[in-house]
Parts: sequence; C-alpha cells; structure tokens
Amino acid sequence: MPSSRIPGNYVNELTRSTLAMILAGGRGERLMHLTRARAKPATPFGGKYRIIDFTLSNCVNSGIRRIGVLTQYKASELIIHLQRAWGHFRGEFGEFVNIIPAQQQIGTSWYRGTADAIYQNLSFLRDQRPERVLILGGDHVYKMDYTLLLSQHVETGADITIGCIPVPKERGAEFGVMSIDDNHRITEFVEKPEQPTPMPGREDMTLASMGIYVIEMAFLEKMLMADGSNPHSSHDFGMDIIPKCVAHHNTYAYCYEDDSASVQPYWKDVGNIDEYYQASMDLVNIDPELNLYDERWPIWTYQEQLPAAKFVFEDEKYCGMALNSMVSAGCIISGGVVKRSLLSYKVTVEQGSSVEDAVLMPSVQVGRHCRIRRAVIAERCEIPDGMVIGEDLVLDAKRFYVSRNGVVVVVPEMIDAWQREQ
Ligand code: ADQ
Ligand code: ADP
Repeated sequence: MPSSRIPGNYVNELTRSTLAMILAGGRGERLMHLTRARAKPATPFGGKYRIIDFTLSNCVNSGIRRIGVLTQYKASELIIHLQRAWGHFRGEFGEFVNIIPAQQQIGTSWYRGTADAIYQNLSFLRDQRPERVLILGGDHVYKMDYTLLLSQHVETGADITIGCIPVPKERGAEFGVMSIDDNHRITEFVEKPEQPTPMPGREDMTLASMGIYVIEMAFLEKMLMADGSNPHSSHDFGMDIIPKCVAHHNTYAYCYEDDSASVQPYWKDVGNIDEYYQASMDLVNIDPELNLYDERWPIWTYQEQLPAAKFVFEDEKYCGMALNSMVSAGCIISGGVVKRSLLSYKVTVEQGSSVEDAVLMPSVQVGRHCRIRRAVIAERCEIPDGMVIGEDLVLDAKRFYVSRNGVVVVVPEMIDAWQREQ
C-alpha cells in the first residue's frame, strides 16, 4: 500500500474539498429501552457525550468542516443536541453542520434506506460541489483520522474506498464483509453474510465494513441516480450500492488498524445493551482503550454549566466516595459509595447506598440504602429508598429489562409501574 504520510497542505486541500454526510436516522432498535424515545446517535455515552459526538469530533479533528447530518426517526432530542453542541460553525467561512431531516425531497417517501437518504439530498450536495463525499454512520463510538483514509483514496485513484476493520468471525453476520487483494482492492463484498469469509492467515477473524465510505462526487451521483429509479433496490449502501461498486468499479478498502499514527485505534458499534454496557465499563478501566483524556484527539460536546462533583462525608457510619469511577460535573455523592462506575452529570447518591459496576445516566437520583450493581440506569430515574437492583435477576426481569449478559436496564416508567404495583 502507498504510504499515507503526506504533507499538511495536501491534507488541507483534501479535507476542504470533502463534504461529510452523517447518517443518523436509523432506528437502533437493539439498544431497546435506551432508544425508546430517541435515535441511537443521541444516546448519552461516556458521562457527558452523545454517541454522535464521536463522529463529529473525528470530522472536526480531521479538518472536515462541511458536514450534513441526516436525521429521520425520533430526531428531536438529536436535533436539540446538534444545535447546542455543533451549531457554532462559521457559515461565512464556508463551514457548517447542517441538520437535514427527511423531507420528501423526491417523491412522497421518507428516506427509504441509507442510499436513498443521500439520493434525496443530491441537490444539496450539488450546490456544495465537493470533489468527494465522506459518508459516515452516526452511531459508532470511535476515533479516526479521516485524512489517512482520504489520502489513500486519492492515491489509489479509487471510485470508492470503504473503511474496514477485522472483527471476530462469529460476529460477521452483523456487518458487511469483504475480501481484498494485496493492493487492498475489494474482490468480494457480502452484506450481513450467514457464512462470513475468514481473513487469510487469521481464520477466526473476518474483514468487516465500518459503514464508512469515501466516494467521488460524480461517481456517487451516477450510482445514486441509477439506484433511485430501480424498483428492485432496497436503496441501502450495504445491500445495493457497494456490491455493484465491487463488481464493476474501482473499489478499495482502507484498513483502519494499519494506520494508527495519529490516534489510538478504537472502534465499537455499541449495537446492543451488552456492548453499550461493556464500552462504558471500559472507560472506567485504569488504562482504557478509549482514552477520553487525550488532548491530541479531543471529543467535543455541549455541556451544561455545572458545579464540580461533590463528595459529602455524613458521619462516621457513612462517607461519600467514589473509587475507580468517572464522576461527571454536578454530581453529589452524599454518604454513598460508588465503585467501578460511570456517573453522568447531575447524578445524586444518598447515604447508605452503594453503586457498583453501573452506568448512571444524567440526572439519576439514587435514594438512601439502595444497592445497585451491573446496571444501566436511564436518565431521570429516581431510585426509591432501599431498592436493590442487580442482585436478584429473576425479580429484576419482572420489573426491569435484563440483557443476555445479565445487565439490568432501568427507565423511569419501569420504576413508576413497579411502585404502583406494590
Ligand atoms: P448497519 O449498521 O446494519 O450496517 P444501517 O442500519 O443501515 O446499517 O445503519 C447505517 C447508518 O445509517 C446508521 O448510522 C443509521 O443510524 C443510519 N440510517 C439508517 N437508516 C437511515 C435512514 N433512513 N436515514 C438516515 N440515516 C439512516 C452498515 C453497513 C454494513 C457495515 C455496518 C457497520 O451496511 O456493511 O458493516 O454498517 O456498522
Ligand atoms: P479554536 O476554537 O481556536 O479553533 P479549539 O481547540 O477550542 O480551537 O477547538 C477546535 C475546534 O473544535 C473549534 O474550531 C470549534 O469549532 C470546535 N469546537 C470547540 N468546542 C466545541 C464544542 N464544545 N462542541 C463542538 N465543537 C467544538
């Protein structure tokens, strides 16, 4: 593969002539209760971020400052967040984060699939005249320097380049899976295959698409025009567009793991509750794979102006403390003990309570003498005094949701319903 090390001014030209389109309209149903009222990209993650902040931060940190965000399902919370966190780009300098809702631009249908979401906005793209379009999903937690992908794309003269990463073979059915030759040209691509092809020399792994595509603008137009009028297409990149590109055009893979010069590689789909929980717990590890403290690749977001977290010692019996945990601003740990947990902003833990191996989303209030372990507690839950969560999973399954790996998910309505029954 050609080296991706290139002078800064060249990178600058590459990023300026690239426009990013972030797909943020999917249902994200496998996150269950966490996406009951919002799109997956708006789901809180890491104490103070939303999932989409990672993709947007990657764009900004890579120097891409023309960004469209395509929204559809349950978009209002996402839109409010985008306006607050990402609404300050300077239009007069030609930079923007544009929120583009499904608006029946073409015909009378909402976005019929990911390719259709772009197709319906071709006029917006044409107005911007980018040389190439970077198509991204808004629902992955990762750090990636897109300039390396862009430079490989231009150096190989590809029509389209797809970001890829090895994943365990048994998970291949969740992804688009590809085979590549020695020059990283894609020779085969199957969307969500039942039998994923193993990687040569790494039989237990398969090469998965990250759902990240760089496409030459003229080529994108041609492909989408053909697809848009095809009644047999499902109008999806993975199902329809990519297999056609692989069969007939210059389609290359960019291997994310190969080039970790500027950022420590980390990419997670956080597709279901167990992955979401595990990715959150990874953050409180002493040496986490995803380092949020790395000033060379900051993750940007909006945050309320809040006072510092406070730990209150009540008396000799109770002391407020947190160990091996992340505690966000505005939290008050008042005589409770928090261990190996991730607390979002404005969480309170009252005296005599313990919270272990748990994720507490914004504004959760834990009453007195509660015990919580291996749980994800959704925003604004008020845990009543004495409640025990995560010890008796049979009971928890009756009143809350318990994931396959035994992580308990609690949302406010479940607590209300349980209290009414008592
Ligand atoms: P999936 O993740 O299954 O596979 P999909 O559900 O289509 O693909 O979602 C891709 C992105 O598009 C998500 O960010 C989603 O929110 C968004 N999206 C979905 N429908 C949309 C719509 N109608 N309007 C706007 N946005 C929409 C894809 C690829 C695989 C690849 C995986 C990697 O198809 O080949 O392996 O991503 O996770
Ligand atoms: P500067 O503002 O001088 O460019 P910064 O390091 O503060 O430098 O920020 C880098 C870029 O990231 C800024 O240009 C800004 O547009 C963007 N940015 C800063 N803060 C946020 C934020 N809270 N949310 C989103 N983007 C941000």
